[in-house]
Amino acid sequence: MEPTATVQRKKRILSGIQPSGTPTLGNYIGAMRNWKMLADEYDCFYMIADLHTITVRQEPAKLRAQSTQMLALLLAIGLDPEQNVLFFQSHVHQHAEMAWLLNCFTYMGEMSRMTQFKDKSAKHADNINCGLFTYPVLMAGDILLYQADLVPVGADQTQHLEICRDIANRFNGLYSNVFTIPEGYYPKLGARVMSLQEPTRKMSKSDPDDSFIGLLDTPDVVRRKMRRAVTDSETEIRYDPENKPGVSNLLSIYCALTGESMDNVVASFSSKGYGDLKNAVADVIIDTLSPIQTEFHRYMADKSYLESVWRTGAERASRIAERTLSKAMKKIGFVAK
Ligand code: ATP
Ligand code: LTN
Repeated sequence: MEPTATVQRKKRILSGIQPSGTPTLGNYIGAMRNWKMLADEYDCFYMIADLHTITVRQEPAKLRAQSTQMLALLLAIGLDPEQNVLFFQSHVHQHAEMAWLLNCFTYMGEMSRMTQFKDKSAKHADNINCGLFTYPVLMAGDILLYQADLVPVGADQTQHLEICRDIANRFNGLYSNVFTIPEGYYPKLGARVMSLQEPTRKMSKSDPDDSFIGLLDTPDVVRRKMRRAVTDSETEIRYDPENKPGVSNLLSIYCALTGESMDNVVASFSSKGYGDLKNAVADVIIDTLSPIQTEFHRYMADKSYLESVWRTGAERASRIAERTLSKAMKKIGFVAK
């Protein structure tokens, strides 16, 4: 048989996480862990979305520290920086530029329907800035710059991904095909890990400390937070997110981390109490976090290595980003440099 002349490019992934705090177990189960899983099959770009983070007021020194920590954590969960492009969004100026272009192809009405905007403007009523409003446009640009085929995120990002596809289709419709239309990739279990204190809301790294498990929490802290996790006044352990959101959240975390099926897990806890469930969940969390934390401290001790990773990442990312940005600008009608 004749060898095929064209080599198919690997499908591409782009995803991001904000350095707005220490990542939570929700970030890990909903997003980061899949990034690692998909790394062999795809050409992956994983970005620390620091530009997104300033939609909420940040303390400069803290933002810097959290950003470096986030990079060390991405390495610590096993993302190989040779195989994956790891970078800071703010190091690739094309993101801000693309966001401006796309702002002009996005309607006010579309943005005002976004639930994240509504949630965050309620939480930060004193600072409802324009960046918070157009956050999804910056995110759409992140994805489209890399012509990503797949975007692994948690379920809270579905609306943002949908708007990204709408913007891309609109642009492609006006100027012929410039952007790849991306698909979302959501985990089957744990796509929305809930807050330990208010289990009807998602776990969030910028919420009060007791409501989430941070990837850097020590075993003692994990056990304490588990003990305080809100359940309900019954005693029966069953999966019923509607009526028993707290217990169901703990069960989902347990299944997501052990890989066991919900039916088996519920059966194994049939004669046990909430205290046993909380202890068991704390154990699997501690087992998951412990190797990550060891690696994290190793990377944090080597700042020059971290620096070399982010420099190389930015160079590799901007090469691809520039190609798409130039193409879009040419189509719009700007004079070439
Ligand atoms: P913030 O609290 O600053 O809004 P966040 O904790 O919501 O941050 P992001 O950095 O915005 O996290 O999200 C990073 C990734 O983690 C996204 O893919 C998002 O969908 C996912 N994610 C966030 N929270 C959860 C959760 N509770 N369950 C599952 N996935 C989540
Ligand atoms: N908005 C995302 C973080 C993010 C992102 C992205 C995710 C910024 N840019 C591009 C996927 C693709 C969030 O998780 N809140």
